[in-house]
Amino acid sequence: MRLADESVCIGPPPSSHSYLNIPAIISASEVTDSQAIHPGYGFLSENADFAEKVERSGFVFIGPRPDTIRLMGDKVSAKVAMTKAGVPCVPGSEGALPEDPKEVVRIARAVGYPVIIKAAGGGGGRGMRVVHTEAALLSAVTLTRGEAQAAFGNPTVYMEKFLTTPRHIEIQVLADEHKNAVWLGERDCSMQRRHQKIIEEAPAPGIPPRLLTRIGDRCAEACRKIGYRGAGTFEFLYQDDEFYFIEMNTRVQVEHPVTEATTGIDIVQQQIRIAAGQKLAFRQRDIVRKGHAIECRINAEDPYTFVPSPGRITSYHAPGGPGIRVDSHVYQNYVVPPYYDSMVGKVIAYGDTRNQAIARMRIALSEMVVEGIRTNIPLHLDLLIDESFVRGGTSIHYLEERLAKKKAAG
Ligand code: MV4
Repeated sequence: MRLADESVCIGPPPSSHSYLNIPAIISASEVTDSQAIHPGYGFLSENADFAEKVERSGFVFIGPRPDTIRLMGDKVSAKVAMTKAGVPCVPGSEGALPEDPKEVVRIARAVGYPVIIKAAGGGGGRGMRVVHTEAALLSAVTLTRGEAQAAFGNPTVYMEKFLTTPRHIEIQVLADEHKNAVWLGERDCSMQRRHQKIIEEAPAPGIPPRLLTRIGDRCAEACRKIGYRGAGTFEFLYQDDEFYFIEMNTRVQVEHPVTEATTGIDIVQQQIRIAAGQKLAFRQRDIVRKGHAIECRINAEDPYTFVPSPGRITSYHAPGGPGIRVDSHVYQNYVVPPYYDSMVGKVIAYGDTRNQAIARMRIALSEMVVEGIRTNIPLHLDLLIDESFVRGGTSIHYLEERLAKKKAAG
């Protein structure tokens, strides 16, 4: 807020009364005579009703059309649309699971165990259940339906083959209102704990470029087919040299800087240009990816118990030097509030090679000072010398398994 040219109070700390309060956001736009609203990430950024109300109030929503947000918000309709648009998906129920238990059993047999039951209204790891045997199937479906109804107001569930050791690879796209669409490369976001990403990087280590080009071109083509507008991310699971689409994010993501570093394209600037109705100023062949970028998310939390650590930052020093970018709102004497996400910043290291990016990140984080609160910087410094991380290509389970082993070893 101190860095802003102008600021408006939108309500008290609970986000339901401020950052999620649609009339409060629209009022703030009115009193500041704004032209457009950028929804950022989190909060209302993928809320189709918000996008609709922004447009109906006469502002430009910097993002996809409300109908597109709605289509992707329902994971069943997203999958159906992407299958139709030629994007490969995880084999499964091909739409919502029917009510008839006999049909459910038949579908699971055809897919093959283990299967995963997911809520259409879920996403990002909410509302899922893995099923290993036919004996456990029907009760799992009933339980997931009940949880989905309670959490999302929608009991619709679908089934997929459960992939046991995938990597989480995502493709960044940009599309304008004139049916131009490009992809800006992939990101590997496999280093995560409880669906919270910790480290992201671009490019994804060890994936054959021809496979990436094929999947990236499919994503850009799908954008043209569905008339996508704005920045977006196609999320895939990658296992045994195959990509499987799982979800699409219709917002800019926390980890977009690794794509900016490796393409030289300012993604937020592009979002604004697209929202202003401009044509993309480049084509696919103009996009050149170069070097390697790694992002470490800096969280205000205990590095080993993950307990949040809000409070006053008594001393702060941000790292710098060639290839280092720091995205953060904090400063000395800033008070990290207890109400929101624990992320207080991101450090992005760029290098000609992955090894150079890792080396620069190690130096940057060893120079970074954040005192008065606990942060996960020590965990990052551990991971940056971890043999498997340095080799590259670990699965989505790697970090949790490593933490479990360290805990067992004391
Ligand atoms: C899966 C899966 C394995 N097989 N789907 C979790 C978040 C949501 N976006 C999708 N998720 C998963 N879907 C099939 N068919 C494993 C996960 C998963 C996961 C995916 C991405 C990143 C981290 C994850 C952690 C646990 C499970």
